[in-house]
Amino acid sequence: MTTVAVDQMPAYALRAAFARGLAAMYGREVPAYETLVEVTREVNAEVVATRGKAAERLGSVERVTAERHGAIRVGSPRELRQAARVFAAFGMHPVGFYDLRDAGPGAVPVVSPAFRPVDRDELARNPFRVFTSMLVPDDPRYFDADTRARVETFVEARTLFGPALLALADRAAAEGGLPQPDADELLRRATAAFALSTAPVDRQWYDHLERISSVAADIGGVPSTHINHLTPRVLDIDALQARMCARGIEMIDEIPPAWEGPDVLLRQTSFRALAERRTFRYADRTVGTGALRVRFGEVEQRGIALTPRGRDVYDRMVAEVDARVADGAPRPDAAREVWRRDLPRTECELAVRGLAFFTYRATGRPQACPVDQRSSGARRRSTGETTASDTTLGDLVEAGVLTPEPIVYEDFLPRSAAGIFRSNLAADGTRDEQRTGRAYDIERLSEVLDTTVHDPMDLYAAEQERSVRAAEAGLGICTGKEPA
Ligand code: OOG
Ligand code: NI
Repeated sequence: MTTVAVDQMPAYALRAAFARGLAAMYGREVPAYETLVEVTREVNAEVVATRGKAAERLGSVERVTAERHGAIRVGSPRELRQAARVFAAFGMHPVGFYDLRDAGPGAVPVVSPAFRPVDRDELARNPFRVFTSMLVPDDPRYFDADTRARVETFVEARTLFGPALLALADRAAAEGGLPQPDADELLRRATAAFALSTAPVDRQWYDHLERISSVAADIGGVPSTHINHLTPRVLDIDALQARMCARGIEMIDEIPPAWEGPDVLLRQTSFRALAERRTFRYADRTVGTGALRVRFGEVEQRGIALTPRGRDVYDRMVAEVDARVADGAPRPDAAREVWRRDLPRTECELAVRGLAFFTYRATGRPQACPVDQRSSGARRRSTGETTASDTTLGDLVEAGVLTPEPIVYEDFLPRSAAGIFRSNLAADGTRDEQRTGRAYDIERLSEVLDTTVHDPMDLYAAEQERSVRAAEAGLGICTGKEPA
């Protein structure tokens, strides 16, 4: 842990102020965002008023209401490394790898890490995260040699993050914070780096890139980066959706279903990008105003993080829903049916079957865990190694010796991200399927960033493991290895 001087603004305070600063700026730029935040706040207050403490199971209403994620887009490894230095100043580190190039029709030529706090107490103080997409101009499925060279030259010549900002950011990262007035200076410069530029956009160049991909145009066709969206967290996304629709705002309908069991992973929805005035420079060198639709609103509800095994179940459920929808079933009904069939109805069952991540706490007095026989039998069969002398985590949960507390999913979903991108594309763009794209994975992205990109699964597993060891030490026992 870094020791922080008294007059120092620590990383978490800088992060909270950064999120607030971006929200204030984005709200001025995109007034519809203010409406979304207002409706989100109303829904959250109502949910807490009607459901009481249970509504705050996955986060206090204060944390949930303050919670945001942002999305930005950059054009090269150099720009991604610089973005990483800016985020590091705010205690935000690269977590997760998302390849949006392979996400079906309308796939976009970007690969993305997210930047977020990693430690539980840092997340609790302020969980601000930014989904950061990097254009891949060396993917021949999207870009011919000429376009690639032009994009690379264009991106190389611009400066998204100036030297003064990077120097302050590096200092804040090294010292775990900054004193005033440097803290304010960092916040001012960092926020300004994500403002929508008023510099004219070369219309011909923009249009050329847009024929390949609107996202490529939004990254490689303009002189700076900007906040693409800021997403508030809501406690009841269905109520939010209904209310936005009542205001005449159309949302995408792909969100995972509302159902009576525990919320898992992430449910997101977005509304279509609004036309914003932008300045263009035309081929005849005249300058004029026009409009672009690239920035939109998004809202999300967060659920419990799934283990790799739980994620398999989830991915299979999503595939089955798609198949049923292809056969003509309405999505919400198909999804609810599959969810009811395959997903346990209680947190305890998720825990006992090793499908989701929890922290475990030794209970003073054993309490019954509502697990039905069906799932507990399934667990025994699936482990195949349970003997009378083995006490598993699941046994202790079923016996009420350990109480599971859900670990909230702090990350993103490639499918959902692809849907978000797609819902806001003017057109699908073009892609040459005969060619092969450049391979990217979490290791390669770590090399690009010259620092580890954390695997979210490892972070959740480590948190669970720490809590189990602490509970065991308290109880003076040792559990058998639980399947995960
Ligand atoms: C990012 C899209 C992904 C999410 O929440 O999954 C995303 C973008 O549009 O730049 O924000
Ligand atoms: Ni988003």
